[in-house]
Amino acid sequence: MLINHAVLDERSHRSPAANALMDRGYAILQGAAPTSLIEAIAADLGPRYEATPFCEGGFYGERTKRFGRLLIRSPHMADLVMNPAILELAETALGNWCERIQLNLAQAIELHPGALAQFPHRDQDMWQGALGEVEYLVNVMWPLTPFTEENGATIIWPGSHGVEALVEEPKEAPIIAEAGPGDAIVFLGSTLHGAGGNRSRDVRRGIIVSYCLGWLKPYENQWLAYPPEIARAFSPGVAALAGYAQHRPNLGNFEGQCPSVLFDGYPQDPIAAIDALRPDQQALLADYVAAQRPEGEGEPGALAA
Ligand SMILES: O=C(O)CCC(=O)C(=O)O
Repeated sequence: MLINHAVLDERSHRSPAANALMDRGYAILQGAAPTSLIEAIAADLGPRYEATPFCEGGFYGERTKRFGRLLIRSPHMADLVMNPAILELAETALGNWCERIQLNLAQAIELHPGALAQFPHRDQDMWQGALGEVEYLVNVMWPLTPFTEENGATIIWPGSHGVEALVEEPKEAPIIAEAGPGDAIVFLGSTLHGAGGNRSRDVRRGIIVSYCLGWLKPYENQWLAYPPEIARAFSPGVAALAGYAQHRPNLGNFEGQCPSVLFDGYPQDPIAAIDALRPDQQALLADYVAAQRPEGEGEPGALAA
């Protein structure tokens, strides 16, 4: 399902890519990022690919290399992570279930010749929540080299998402997500998928960037991958995706404040816990607090008239 993601579907006010993602569980966006951006990232990651040892275990793959923390490995990664068309898709899929989305991982993958096909899986199985109604994650595979049937392009089972994740066998045959640098292979956390086997003579390189509900434990521990002394250099949008924002109400705080307070160093003196509430909660609370105050008494700390 190749998509021109710039055109809007007038019936649903969703892009065709969003319709495909929600209806079929996946979409391939052609030319979602400039090839120059992908080439720059590929060049930055090259030495790290070389230096990284093969994975261990049948799931990660013994002819496969992986490494994370991509936001520190290439200054161009921030642009990829913040790709507006992708963020819109992630908001569409996840926005009903959270107040904000977060970065789940940014991982480079290299399949070497001889890599076996990966065990077909659903990424949502990382979390033991309700299945079939909630979407937990949106995955984006960005090829750095062409993805072909021969070199192990991602295999995706269309229509295997949502409630279909509860049935034992997928109803439809899988597709091979052949795509090239600049294209984005997007699929839901409930969609069955896996890397193909690499029967070619060349490595297949790609990057997975995934986004999940802002209140979940992400696959890649974002605060360890990007501690405050690193994340302080991120743009506010990237920092927020990497965990430096509270999921209202008050989730993910440091001493009752947004963890971005640490961008100025660890506070030497005690700091105040400050409510971080959604507007609806703020309004409820304001009435509740006001009802308990003696008449004529203003907010604590307000100057008497
Ligand atoms: O490399 C791929 O094509 C898919 C990888 C994947 O799904 C995973 O590692 O969980």
